[in-house]
Parts: sequence; C-alpha cells; structure tokens
Amino acid sequence: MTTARPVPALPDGVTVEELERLCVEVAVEASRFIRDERPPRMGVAATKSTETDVVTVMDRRSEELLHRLIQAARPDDGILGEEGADVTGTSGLTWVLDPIDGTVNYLYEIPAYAVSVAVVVGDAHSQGGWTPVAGAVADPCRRLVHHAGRGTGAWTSPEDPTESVAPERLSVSAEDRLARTLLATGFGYAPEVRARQAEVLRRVLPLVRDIRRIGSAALDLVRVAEGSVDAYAETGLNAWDLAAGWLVVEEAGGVVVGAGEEPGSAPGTALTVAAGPALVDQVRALFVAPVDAAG
Ligand code: LIP
Repeated sequence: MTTARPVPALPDGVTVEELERLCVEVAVEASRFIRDERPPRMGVAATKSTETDVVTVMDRRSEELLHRLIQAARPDDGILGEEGADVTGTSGLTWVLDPIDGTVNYLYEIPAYAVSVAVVVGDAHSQGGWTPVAGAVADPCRRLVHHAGRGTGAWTSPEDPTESVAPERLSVSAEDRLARTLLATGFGYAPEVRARQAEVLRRVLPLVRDIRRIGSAALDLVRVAEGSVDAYAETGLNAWDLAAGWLVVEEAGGVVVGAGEEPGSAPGTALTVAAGPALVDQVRALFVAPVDAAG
C-alpha cells in the first residue's frame, strides 16, 4: 500500500514555482554547455570507486557552472554535488546536483545522458532524511527539459523557451501486470555488485515483458514519468542520481519507494523503485526477495 508524501514547509519568501524555474534555468544552461563545449578527443580525467567509474573534465566544469549560478541566485542555500561540491546553507534548502548523469554514455557519445538538478528540504547527506520540492532533468541530446515542483505537476518543455511548443504534462503508465511490464534498470561499477545484480536480473527477466538498460537513472525516472517505460528499479544510487527524477515521477502520478516495507519508504542506495501505484509494490517485491529464495 503506498501513500502520498506530505508537502514539506518551505522557508519564508520562496515559492515552489520560483525554485522550479531556477532549476530549469540552471539545468538547461549546463545541458547546453556539456553539448556545445565538449572538447574534441575528450578522454577520462580520472576514475572514482573503480576503474570503470569515470569522471570527465566536463563533469567537473558542469558542476562548477551549476555551483556558480546557484550561489549567485541563492547564496544562503546548501549545495551537494556528485563531483565534490558540499556547501552547508542557512536557508533550510539544499541543491542536489548531478552535472552529467550517464557519464559513461557521455564518454562514448551515446545520446543518453542528462543534467539533474533538485532542491530538497531536510538533510541531503542522510538516507531518508530529505525530500525534493523542485527539480529539473535537462536532456542535451533531445533538447528537452523535464521538470516538476511539489504540487505543481510534472512537465516536459523545449530547452529553448522561445520555441512555440507548449509544455507537455507527464503521466505514468497505467500498467498493473508484472508480465506486461517494460522495466528499466541499471548496474553498479564494482564487479561484486554487478554479480549480485545479475543474480537478481536472472530471476526478474522471465517475470517481466522486457528490460531496458539506458545508463542514466535520471533519464530512466523521466521515462517512468512519461510512460515510455512502465517501471524502473536499481540498487546503489546516490542522492544526486535520483533527487530530481523522484519528484518528476511523483508529480506524474507515480510512486517512488526504497527497500523498506513501510509505506513511503524513501528511495536510496539500498533500492530505488519507481512505477504507477498499481505496479510499484510488485516490482519492489521482486528486488527485495533474497537471491537464493527464487534462484
Ligand atoms: C549512473 C546512473 C546509472 C547507473 C550507473 C551510474 P553516473 O550515474 O545514472 O543509473 O546504472 O552505474 O551510477 O555515474 O553516470 O552519474
């Protein structure tokens, strides 16, 4: 059984609409930057948790750009970024940034990566201690930005606001049967984590319509919100991978949960599942069951 998440109080003097507009503005600017300013023959700048967990110079420059734009617009807010930005704010709001989500796709020039920007209330460093109130996922390859505010719905807009294309309201698929479910998922960078994920996948594959591995959690969550997949589930995500997409799914009528059985369990590293209300608990059950139970 799933429940709607309460709308957290915002600090005085700011509205969800203002925060959503700023999320869109800065995400689009960084999206254009990583598309149009990509250096020729760009390689790997460094590796992180494993030799395949790569960072490029553009991940860092995109985060620096986002940091600069947000501090100029909202100097009292906190910032938490994948590439190391960690500013403690005084306003009660924190910006959670993934400057390039889908970095491996970006490195290989596979057109499935995004800039993910969210504003959260609560402690962004603690699992289950924060909730998104505004967010944007900008897709440089499709020149689109998917965005939402708590209580204002989820939308897809053209990157260029002067384009005469009206924003499109998003809604999740109504699929309620696992056997007909098109499920997006993803895998970590560490071989032992991938081995465990492969065991879960061996169990899941015969029980769903098919699997899609797109390579960007932010874009996977947007696909749930727009109904171009029926569900998404992945273990090992960080706050920056899921913060904006989480809100886009919920504002599109979907539900996002974690591994916990309690209603409204928060998504996070243990597990993130997103789908329509009739499907989310069925998919969560698939991913929380012990591997050997059904292996
Ligand atoms: C990626 C996630 C993706 C996951 C990858 C990686 P990154 O984030 O968006 O869902 O499967 O392993 O974590 O590292 O490109 O920001």
